[in-house]
Amino acid sequence: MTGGSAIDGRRLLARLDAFAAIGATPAGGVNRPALSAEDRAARALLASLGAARGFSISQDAAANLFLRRPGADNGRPPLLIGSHLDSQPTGGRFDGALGTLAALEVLETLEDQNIVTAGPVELVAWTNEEGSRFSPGAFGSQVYATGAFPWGWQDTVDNNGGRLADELAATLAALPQAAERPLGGSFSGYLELHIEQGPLLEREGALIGVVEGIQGTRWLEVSIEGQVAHAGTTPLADRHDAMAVAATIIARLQATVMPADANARLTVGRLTLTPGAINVIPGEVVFSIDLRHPSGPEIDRLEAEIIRLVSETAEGGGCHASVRRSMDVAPARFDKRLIGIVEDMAKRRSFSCQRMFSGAFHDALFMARLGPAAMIFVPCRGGLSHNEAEYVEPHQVIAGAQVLCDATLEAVAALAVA
Ligand code: HGY
Ligand code: MN
Ligand code: MN
Repeated sequence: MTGGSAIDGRRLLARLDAFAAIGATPAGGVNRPALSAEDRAARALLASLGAARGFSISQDAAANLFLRRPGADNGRPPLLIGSHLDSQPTGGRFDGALGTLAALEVLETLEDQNIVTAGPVELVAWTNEEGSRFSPGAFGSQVYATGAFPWGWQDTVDNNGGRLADELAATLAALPQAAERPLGGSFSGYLELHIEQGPLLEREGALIGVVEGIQGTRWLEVSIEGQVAHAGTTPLADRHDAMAVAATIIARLQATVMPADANARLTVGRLTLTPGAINVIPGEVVFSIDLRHPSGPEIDRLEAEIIRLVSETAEGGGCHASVRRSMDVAPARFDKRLIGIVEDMAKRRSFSCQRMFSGAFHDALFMARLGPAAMIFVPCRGGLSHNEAEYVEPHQVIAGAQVLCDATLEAVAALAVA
């Protein structure tokens, strides 16, 4: 590797091990739900590591956590670098943690080498990016970007009845050493390192993904209301079987949406039915739909198609149905200058790189609405993510963090004069 400030790869790999121990699962993954005790432990460790290097620690009302390293002119808006620490229940040790800990490695490298940046650089660890415990995902960055909490957020509960509002308050209280900061705020640019979470880079043999944008994501909750009845005595004509209707809808969607369009993604990841007894016809089924596409209008068309199919199938099965949106993030395009900086930095290090779009949503999606944002991807083995087997080779971890460091220095200088 040539030029620039070399990061300490050994330190970064050790940090990833230390954070992977927080919420570690027997299968080698992590279960660190947003705003859980595990999430609070990871935040506390990050804050203590930052404080040990003299970085100032702050958090906003959404519990987004910031570590600030001052620059020459601290009147300038900071360059923000970071990602998230929360994980899926059967998550991997790199999703979110890689970008957050690589950002810490960048701050520490600048400190170690007494590099004075034109303006301040701030690490941010966003709250509840995953959205798996509390909807919507990218919660912290959405609150940062809009300056407001999503409508009805105080009523949000997790599957065990845990209230988002209570867990947020407990998380804020668990970090008394973090100064309070207002929501939002200006920034000169945003850079995020993340694993690709898909197979493209590995398949193409590229070490660095230069991300140009993120596809749109819409989460729907479909509720089917039928009638609870006896499994043995109720003939077909008298059934209002919510599960039969749900199964028909899901089978129809799986047979049409993705086979018809290689860019469409439709996933039913969660399904509950009541009462759930083996010899009782289900009276209610609620299932999720995670719908994605690079085109916003196409998401709208697919949603309308889903709503029509749900209503027709429910009616045909003697049931009622409703469809509710629980998350809706439009496609985002990143900043051309920052994309160019990421690509130049990768090439300067002679890292093979490839431009691409992100199939996963990320906090950068909301930051791109406010200012210049871009992302750096590294491959993950087999493209696997949201899976405990998620894995990134050490040299890929180090290369990604090195590009983040080089791009940070380049962006602070370039955006300072913008
Ligand atoms: O679901 C997503 O796209 C993100 O990985 N949470
Ligand atoms: Mn992530
Ligand atoms: Mn994720």
